Amino acid sequence: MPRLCGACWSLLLLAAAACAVSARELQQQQLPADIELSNKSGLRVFLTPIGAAIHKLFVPVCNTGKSVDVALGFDDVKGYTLDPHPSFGATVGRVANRISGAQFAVGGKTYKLLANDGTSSIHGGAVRWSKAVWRATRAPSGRSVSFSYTSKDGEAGFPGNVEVTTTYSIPAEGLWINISMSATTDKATPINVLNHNYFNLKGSGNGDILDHLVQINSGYYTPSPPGDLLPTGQVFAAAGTIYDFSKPRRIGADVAAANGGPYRGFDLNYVMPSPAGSLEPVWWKSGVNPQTAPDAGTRPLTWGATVTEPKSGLKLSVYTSAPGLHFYSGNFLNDKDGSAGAVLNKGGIRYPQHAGFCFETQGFPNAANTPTFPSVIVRPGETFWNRVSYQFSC
Ligand SMILES: *[C@@H]1O[C@H](CO)[C@@H](O)[C@H](O)[C@H]1NC(C)=O
Ligand SMILES: CC(=O)N[C@H]1CO[C@H](CO)[C@@H](O)[C@@H]1O
Repeated sequence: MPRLCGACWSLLLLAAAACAVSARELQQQQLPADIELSNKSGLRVFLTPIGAAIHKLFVPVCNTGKSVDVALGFDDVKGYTLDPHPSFGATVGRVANRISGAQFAVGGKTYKLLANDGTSSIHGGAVRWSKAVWRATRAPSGRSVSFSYTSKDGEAGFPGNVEVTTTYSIPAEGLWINISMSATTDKATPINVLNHNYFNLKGSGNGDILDHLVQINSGYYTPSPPGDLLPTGQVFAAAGTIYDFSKPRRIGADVAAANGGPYRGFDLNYVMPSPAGSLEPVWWKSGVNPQTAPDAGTRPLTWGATVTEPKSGLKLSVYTSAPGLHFYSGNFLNDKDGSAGAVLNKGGIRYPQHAGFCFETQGFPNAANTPTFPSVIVRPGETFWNRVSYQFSC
């Protein structure tokens, strides 16, 4: 054994002292710290490399001088490492939403996944990107951070090595946060990466969102049979139904009737207008993947939805480059997966049902098995893009 110098011995002793902390404390210590983005308008965003997720999102509330965290989640980032949790704030992939029968075919080959939602696979199946620790790079401007992750060929049963990057950026002045997700692959594979933030414009833990008003820039949705969340493959007009949000309407108005059966609330995909501005969903029927189209990384975003909290007047508008917009009214947040067992939600509480809402900008649910939907297959040489802008105003 080589002789150790004095300094080396002290280092060794320090290392031994560090090892004396309990395994539990060590686990806490190894979790990465949040990265904060803030600006002079009072926007403060805390991002965790676990799942490249929004951890906290403070917004000054209209004329009250109060700053409120409008994102749902856990105070303790350990909560983000647990399974299941409802993908709070996270970048979800490789294929967000459902894949029927937990299998799909591409290039004449069938790939089998883990069925983790009845007989379907959901949000990546056996490997959830929302639980992985992503590599973080902060831009010199201090107003942007990129997270990247490598999904190996065969991960969770999917073909191809996929390189994915999620970049969050905020302006020097103003209340918006832009998220740009991009991915490439070396084998043809379905990809549907999205941000899964839950919002409550009264602030996390401040009751439910049933009084919030929602307006959606779409007259069309992809229906599912009653009591099921797998789309039939059709596109229905929303006019005159409980799914018509062409004018601002309280979420609570028809929440109990929505989706039927055990699903207790809104959980459905709206068809975004074509870039030509038509509300008819014609553009998206062309069989191409709108998220790998040559202009997918650059074309102007489309207004997707605006949500208003009626007491303060705080509004969130969602702009998107994706063909679909999933409206979810937090129907399962009071279930066992809402607070990930022992780790409580923010503020040391367990969220009630409908504690938050999501607008997930996405490829259509089960598109991998639905020929009438726009394709979600990404091929070598192509780049997948999903860009979203969350903008706050009064
Ligand atoms: C955010 O996205 C909006 C809408 O596309 C755009 O106008 C704005 O310049 C973007 N801001 C940043 C900081 O990227
Ligand atoms: C709290 C705060 O003012 N944070 C930042 C807001 O944005 C400006 C301009 O980029 C930064 O200089 C501040 O540090």
